[in-house]
Formats: sequence, C-alpha cells, structure tokens
Amino acid sequence: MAPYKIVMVRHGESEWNQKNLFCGWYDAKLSEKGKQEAANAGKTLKDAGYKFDQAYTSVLSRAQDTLQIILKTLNQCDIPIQTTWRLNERHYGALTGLNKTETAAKYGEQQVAIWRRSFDVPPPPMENDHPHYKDIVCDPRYKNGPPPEQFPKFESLKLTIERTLPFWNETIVPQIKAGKRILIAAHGNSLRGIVKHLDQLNDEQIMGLNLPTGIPFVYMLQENMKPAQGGSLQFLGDPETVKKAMEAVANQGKAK
Ligand code: DG2
Repeated sequence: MAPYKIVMVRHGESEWNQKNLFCGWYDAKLSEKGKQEAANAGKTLKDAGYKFDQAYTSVLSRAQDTLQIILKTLNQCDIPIQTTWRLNERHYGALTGLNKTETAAKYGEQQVAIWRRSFDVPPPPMENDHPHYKDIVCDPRYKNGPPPEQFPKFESLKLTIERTLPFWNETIVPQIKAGKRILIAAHGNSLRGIVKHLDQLNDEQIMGLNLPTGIPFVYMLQENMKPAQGGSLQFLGDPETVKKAMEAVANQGKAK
C-alpha cells in the first residue's frame, strides 16, 4: 500500500477555453460550463470521501475559482490555500488571445502542435505592444514574483517545468511527507509538467498527454515520491468520458 495520495485537477473550462483561444497568463474567468465542471469535481471527491488538509493553486482566477467551488462542494472551505505563480499556466507568448483553430489554418496544424505540445520549442515572445501585455505585466498579483528580470515573455513546457518543479520539490513534497492530504488546482501545462516528472515520461511521451478540464486525478506515491508499483495518474471519472474529454483537448489545435 503506497503511503501517500495526492489529488490534482485542471481548472474547469474557462471563457477562453470555450472560445478556443490561447490563454496562458491571461486571467480568463470560468465559463458557466467550467463552474459546473468544478462543482461536479467537488461532488465526485465528496462521494468518494476525500478530505484535504492543504490546497495549492496558481494566481489565476480560473484555477482559484475552481478550487473554491470544489472546496465549497466538499464543505472544506476552511483549509489553508497557498497560491503561487509557479503553478500558473505556461506563458503562451505572442499566441495569447489568438484562436487555436484560426492559428492552425494560418500556420498549419503541425506548427500549432509544436507550439502546444513540443517539449522545448517556445511560442514567439509577447512583445510590449501585444494587446494583453500590460494586463499581465502590470497585474498587481505579480508583486511577489516572478522578479522583473525573470518575468516571462513566453514559455515552452521545459521552461514551465523549470519554475513549477522547485515549488513541487520544496513546498509540496515536504507537506506530502508530513502526511498532509493535498489538493492542487492548476492548469493543463503546469500539471503536465508535474505528471512528466512523476511518471518520468520522456520528451516525446509527454507530447501525447492532454489533460481534460475539471476531472480530478489521483496519484498514489511511495516514500521516494515515485508512483506506486508502476502506477500513474488515475482519473476520478468514467473512462469513456475522460477519453473523449482528452481527445477534445487534443483537437483544439485542428484547423477545422
Ligand atoms: C490552456 C492550455 O491553458 O492550452 O493556455 O490556452 O489549462 O489554463 O486552460 P489552461 C491555454 P493548450 O496547451 O491545451 O493549447
């Protein structure tokens, strides 16, 4: 029996997921469907008897609001919550705000697949005249970091992992080892980074993973923080629904 268990969830559908726009560090709100997905995630966790001691989330509303809805449904709103930019979505650079289908039609599906899922090819940088540059760079939620000289203009998955993993290793792992029951509400790519690390996926294998919105997943972890007995993430949801939701995410980058 693995000694530790941790639950993670990608936020519910955001208004920008709904419009199929590259979102990254833009602070899109949850759509009505996303709020419902979060409530369903809370109900799933409640029905399965989950209780949490500590939660972690990004500084972005869609992840924080998902966490609040889940905790409210669980009647566990009183647990400590730590927010950090290190769990933010990857910064989508100049692509932020562009429609994924239109971008695939313009630059080709292959290029969009590289931008979305390659390990180390970053999107083009967000320049100062980008329509959302000021919304992000001047947002007071970043007063505690990242420092101005490290403030990203774009991020590949590799760069995302480089700022997410220190938080995993230095903050979350000690809490897991202290026996805390932890819930993380974050984003498609910050969570893909943690999954890549835990499952020791190579740079090709991680390309095939598309995390659905609002479906919690669980890891059973051993003392050494590796998944128990070759195990991987276990979704708390009907397998066919999870499969379809993952395919839908993959298809967001299709030209039609
Ligand atoms: C999506 C992920 O992030 O997009 O930034 O557009 O999880 O915050 O909705 P999230 C975005 P893809 O990498 O799946 O295109």
